[in-house]
Parts: sequence; structure tokens; C-alpha cells
Amino acid sequence: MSDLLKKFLSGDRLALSRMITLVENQSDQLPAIMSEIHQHLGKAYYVGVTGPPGAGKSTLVNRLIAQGRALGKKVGVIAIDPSSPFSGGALLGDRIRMQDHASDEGVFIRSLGSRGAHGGVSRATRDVVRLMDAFGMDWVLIETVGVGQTELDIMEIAHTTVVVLTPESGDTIQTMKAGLLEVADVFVVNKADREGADKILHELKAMLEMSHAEGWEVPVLKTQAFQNVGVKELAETLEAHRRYLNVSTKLQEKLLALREAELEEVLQESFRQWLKGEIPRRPEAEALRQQVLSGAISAYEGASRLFPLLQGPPAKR
Ligand SMILES: Nc1nc2c(ncn2[C@@H]2O[C@H](COP(=O)(O)OP(=O)(O)O)[C@@H](O)[C@H]2O)c(=O)[nH]1
Ligand SMILES: [Mg+2]
Repeated sequence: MSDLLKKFLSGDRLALSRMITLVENQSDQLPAIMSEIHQHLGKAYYVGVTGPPGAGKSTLVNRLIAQGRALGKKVGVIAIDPSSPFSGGALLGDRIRMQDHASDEGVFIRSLGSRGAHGGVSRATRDVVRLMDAFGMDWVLIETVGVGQTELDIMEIAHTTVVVLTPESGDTIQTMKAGLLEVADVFVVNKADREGADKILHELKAMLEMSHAEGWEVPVLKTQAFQNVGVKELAETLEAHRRYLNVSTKLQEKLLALREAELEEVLQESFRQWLKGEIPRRPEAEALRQQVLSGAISAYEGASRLFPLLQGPPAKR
């Protein structure tokens, strides 16, 4: 086991931070790291917080950190910031608010850049969430701007997804088109101090009634994150959803689908690297590949003869 991993497992925050950087940079140490920490996973509760820019997600997350800390939970936060290609590039507002907890050993906050990550954000997020889990966090909060498919993909890792809207979100229908209705386990109408909060609340409730979802009844809560109003109720609702997941088969189904998709993704990436020659090829496999490239045999024949070869022992490097 590497020195870094030992430090990580002993609770060294700097080691956690370094390992997150390895994830961000897609280090080739990654497969080994993720394999090593695997046995330490499964203790943390993953909560996704998504919604339009300016809805109050960061403010709410900041309040949830405080709630968690009051309950004695260790809290990890991942803020996915589309404005920055770099790690640590949190929006100024985020950084200021999150500093409330900067000196708290029970809190670890990290911002992940998403621009330029070439669709690798959801994978990076997944791995960072797991690092925080293995590190011993009780809650891992993931903040993303709910604007597109990438953000919705990110939410797949979350046990519970909170969708934050505001009275200004007005065009609720538009939001639902973006698929937020499907991912939401809890809706929050933040900025309830503003006009129109009840209107959107009722719209959401009506929409949820029409969706005929069975099992968990998606609650719609009102909050005023900046005044810390309704946040305790939100934390209680999160715990209720967590209990629901534990007694129903939902969590198992979710995990199964997630793991299958991930295995496929990792395998595809391995195949891609193999094809591009980034992974050394066994001579027999290389010969077959050449036969396909030269047109001597069909891709079908090449693949059907290659696959069994790939199943064999790895080539000597
Ligand atoms: N009026 C009002 N403003 C709020 C509330 N919660 C947050 N805000 C403000 O909304 C702005 C955006 O908040 P932020 O948390 O950065 O939103 P994010 O982009 O979704 O993370 C900030 O100026 C907050 O102070 C609220 O309940 N009521
Ligand atoms: Mg934010």
C-alpha cells in the first residue's frame, strides 16, 4: 500500500486532498487507488443538491453542513463549478460562505471544475464522493447547477437528490423538461420570502400528483436558506428518505444500475485505450487488429477472435 493511501486511511486531510487531485487529473494511479479504498465504502450518505444558478444551493448546502455538524456528522462537500476548468475554482460567493466551516476538522469542502473535463465530470465526481466516503465522512453533499444532461448524470451517484427552485423559477414546465422531475427525491422552493413561493409550490405538487410515482411521495418544502428557515425540516426529510431507501428495494436497484453502467464505462475506456495503443497489446491480438485494419478480415471476425484473447492473461510489459 502506498504511503499516500496509508495517510489517507489514517485521516490525513492533506492526503485526501492529494487523492482528489489525482482523480481530477485522471492519474494512472487511479484504478489502484479506487480498488484499495473500495472496502472502506458504504458508510456515507450521498445527497445531491441541484437547481438553476442563483437558486440558493450553496447557501442551503452551507446551512446543511451546520445541521449535520450539530448532529455530530462529518460532512464532505463537492461543489461542481461549471465556470472553472481548475480545481479550487469556486465562485467567490461560494468560497466566502464555505469559509464559515473552513477551520472545522469535521468538514471537507472541495470544488471540482467541469469545463474542459470532456464528460469526465460525472466520473470524477463519483470517485471524489467515494474518496470522501472512504475517508469517513457521514454525509457527502454534492452541489451542481442543474442545467443539462451532464448534471443529471452526476446526480446518479446521490442517494437522495434535492432540486432547489425559487419563485422566480416561474416556468416550472421548462424545468421539468430538463428532466429534474425524474431525478428529484425532494423539491425545495427556496427564497420563500419572495412573492410567488406558494404558487410554484402548488404547481409542483400538482405536477407530482400527475406523475403517479409509487413508493416515495416526493415532498415539496419551503425554505429561506439565507435566514436558515426550513433547513431543519429539510435535514429531517433527508433522513426520512434515507430510511425509506433502507427499507425499500430502491437503493439496491439504484446501486445495481450504477455499478453496471460504471463497469461498462470502465471496460469501454479500457477497450479504447487498447485500440489506441495506450495499453500494450499482446502479439496475437495485435496481429488480428492489423488484419482488420488491412482489410484482410472483417471487423466482426476480428472482434470475435479478439475478445477471447483479451480474456487471457495480460501481456508482459
Ligand atoms: N431572498 C432570498 N435570497 C436568498 C435566499 N437564499 C439564498 N439567497 C441569496 O441568493 C443568492 C444566490 O445564492 P447561492 O447560494 O449562491 O445560489 P446558487 O447559485 O444556487 O448556489 C445569494 O445572494 C444568496 O444570499 C433566500 O431564502 N431568500
Ligand atoms: Mg452555488
